[in-house]
Amino acid sequence: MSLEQYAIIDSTLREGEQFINANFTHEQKVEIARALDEFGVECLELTSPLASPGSAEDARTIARLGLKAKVLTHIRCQKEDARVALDTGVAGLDVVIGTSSALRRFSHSKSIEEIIDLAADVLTWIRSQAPDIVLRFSTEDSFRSEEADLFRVYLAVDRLGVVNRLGIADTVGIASPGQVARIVGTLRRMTKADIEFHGHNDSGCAVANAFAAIEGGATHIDTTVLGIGERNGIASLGAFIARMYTWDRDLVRDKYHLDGLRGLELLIAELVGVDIPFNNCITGYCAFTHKAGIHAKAILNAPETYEALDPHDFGVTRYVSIAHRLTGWNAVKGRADQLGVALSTEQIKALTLHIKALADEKRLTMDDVDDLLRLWANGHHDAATDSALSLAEETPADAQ
Ligand code: HCA
Ligand code: CU
Repeated sequence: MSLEQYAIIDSTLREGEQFINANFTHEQKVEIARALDEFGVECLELTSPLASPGSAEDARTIARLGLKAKVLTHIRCQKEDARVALDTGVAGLDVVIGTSSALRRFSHSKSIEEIIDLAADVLTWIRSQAPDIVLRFSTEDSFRSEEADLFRVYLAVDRLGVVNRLGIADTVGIASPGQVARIVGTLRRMTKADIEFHGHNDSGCAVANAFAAIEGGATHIDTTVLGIGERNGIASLGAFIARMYTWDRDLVRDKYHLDGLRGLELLIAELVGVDIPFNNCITGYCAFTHKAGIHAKAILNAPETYEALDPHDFGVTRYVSIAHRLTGWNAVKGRADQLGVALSTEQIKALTLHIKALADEKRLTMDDVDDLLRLWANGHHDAATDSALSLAEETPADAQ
C-alpha cells in the first residue's frame, strides 16, 4: 500500500470513553464528534449502542449529523449486537472477538473453530442485512494469540468476502514495532481486505507501533485525542499526526486542519479533567522551546535546523529562552532586536557573559533579561544596579 492512503479512525468516543475520567454527556459527544470531523479524521468510532440507552441515543444522533467522517460503532461478534447497532443508522460496524488463550478461557470460552463459525455466521448475516455498510472484523489481544490461530481466523473471514477491513489489536500494549510490521505485512500478503491497527500504550510504543503498522501495509489507524483510553490509553491523535507529518508534510497538511489540533486537545483535556502533558507532541508547552545558545542561534537563522515540525502549521509559536546560563549572544541579540533595544555587538557579548554569571547565582526570568537589556541600552547599568537586580530576591531556593 502506498502510505498516502491511510485513514485515521478516531476512537475518542469509544476507546476514549473507557478512560477512567471520561464521562461525556450527549451534548459533549456531539461537540467532540463535530470537532473531530472539522479537524478532518476520516472515521469516528462510537461506543456500542448496547452499552446503555444513552449510548444508543448518542449513536443515532451522531450518525445523523451529516458529518464528512464515517461514523462507526464497535460491537461484540453477536447478531443481537449487530441488529441493535444497524438500527442506529451508523455507516459501519467494527466487530471484535478475543482470540488469545486468556480471553478464550476467561472471557467467552470459545475454541478457534467456534470463533470462526460464529464470525462467519454473524458477518454474513450483517452483510445480508446491510449490503452497503462498512464492516470490520477484528481479533482482540491479537499479539498474545497464537499466530497460527490468528491467521486461520483472518483467512477464514477474508474468504467470506463480506468484510471491508480486518483489524489487529495490541490490547495490552506489549507489541514492538518490528513485530507489528511483520504481522501486518503477513496479513497484507495473505488477505485482500484493508487492515486496521489498534495499539495500546502500556509499554510506550503505541505511536511507533501505529507507524510500523502503516509501514507493514495497514490502511487504518486507531487514535484518540490525547491518547485517552482503557488504562493509559492508545496512540494519541496528535502524536500520530506528528509522526505522519515528519513522513509526508504536504499530505498531512492537505488531509487535516492542523491548526485545530490544539483546540481539540484542550476540549478533551477540559472535559476529562487533565492537563495537556508538558512534553506532548506539538502542543506540549515546551514542544517548540529552544534553550541552548547553539540551538537558539541556529533557530534564529533557520528554524528547521532544530525543528522537524513547523509550529506555524499547528497555530502554535516557538519560544527561544535566553534567561539562563546556557544562553548565547546571538539569542540575546535576537531578543534585543525584538525589543528594539540598540546595543553594539560588543555590548551584547558583554551582557551575555553577565547574564551567564547571574544565572549561575539565581534563577532568571525573561523579564529580568529584558530589564537588563533596557538598562544597558540606556547606559544605566553599573555594578551596583546589576548586582541589586541579581541578588535582591535571592533565596536559597531561587539559587538552585
Ligand atoms: C475493547 C478492546 C479493544 C478493541 C480494539 C478493536 C482492544 O476495549 O473492546 O476492536 O479494534 O484494545 O483490543 O479496544
Ligand atoms: Cu483498546
